[in-house]
Amino acid sequence: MFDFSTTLGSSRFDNPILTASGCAGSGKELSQFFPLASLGGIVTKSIMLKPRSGRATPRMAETPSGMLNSIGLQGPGIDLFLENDIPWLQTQGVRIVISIAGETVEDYAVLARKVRGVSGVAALEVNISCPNVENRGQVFACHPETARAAIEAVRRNVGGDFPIIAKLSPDVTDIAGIATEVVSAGADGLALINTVLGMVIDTSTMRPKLAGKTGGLSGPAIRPVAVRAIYQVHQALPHVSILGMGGVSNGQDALQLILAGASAVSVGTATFGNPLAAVTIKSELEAILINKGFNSTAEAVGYAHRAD
Ligand code: RRO
Repeated sequence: MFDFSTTLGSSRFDNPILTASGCAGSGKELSQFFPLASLGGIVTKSIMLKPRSGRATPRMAETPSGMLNSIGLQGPGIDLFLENDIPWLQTQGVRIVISIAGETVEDYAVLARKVRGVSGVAALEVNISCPNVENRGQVFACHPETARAAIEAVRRNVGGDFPIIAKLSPDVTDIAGIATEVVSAGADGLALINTVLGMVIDTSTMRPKLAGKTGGLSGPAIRPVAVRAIYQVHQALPHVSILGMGGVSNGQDALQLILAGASAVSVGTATFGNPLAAVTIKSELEAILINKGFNSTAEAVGYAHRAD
């Protein structure tokens, strides 16, 4: 019997396909298309302490094989989120990964304390890499010291055994170095990768297309960047679980991320074009793994690193 299940830190998932944070809200819209419990899990949109309207529009631009977004962390704030979204998700029988984002280290501490008491949460994704903040100095994951401070604050406040997954940015010179830092600060797993900072200029107005000027690039255009980052981090930290994401649109793409070292894969941008993308990718991946002779997902994780 093929074992499709996987683990991220101490959390087990029935299968390795999850949604990507920011691409499916809290899952309500997707639940009109398929039972959420058929996925490995739902990763909710990164939530901040206070309600936030996000950045000015336009916030999205299409690019070849990709999409540029500058949403700017729009959301209801943690209190309303825990009051409305989580109780609904808990009725769906799906594994829940809550994603949090802060403007300061203290924000992360408070967010962690608020999530600590919530039952039935599989893991906490700590987004320290949102590209759409007012200044790049606020991207915690771009500097080892700030990355460490944010994760330490979460670990101190969420308790010793709550699985923490730190979401990192590919826009750094040494992603394995940042990964090592956050793991020693208390992260059990890593989410790789957030979007890549980009810009599109409208040649008719001759100005940036996005009101926020820069945005996060996602979709197939960034898949090789994700595969590279996952490969480098798995090589440096082979025992640390990786939730991989970046331009996965079919089973073969998901397999690439797993072979590079991801234990689970999130589907994001593909869902905008096809709400059933994650479910289809899950079936495709299972068939491919079986066809290649693997007995479990775990056997395939990091396989590309083998010398033989
Ligand atoms: O909300 C956003 O603009 C956003 C976030 Br929090 C993130 O982590 N990555 C991204 O591309 N956009």
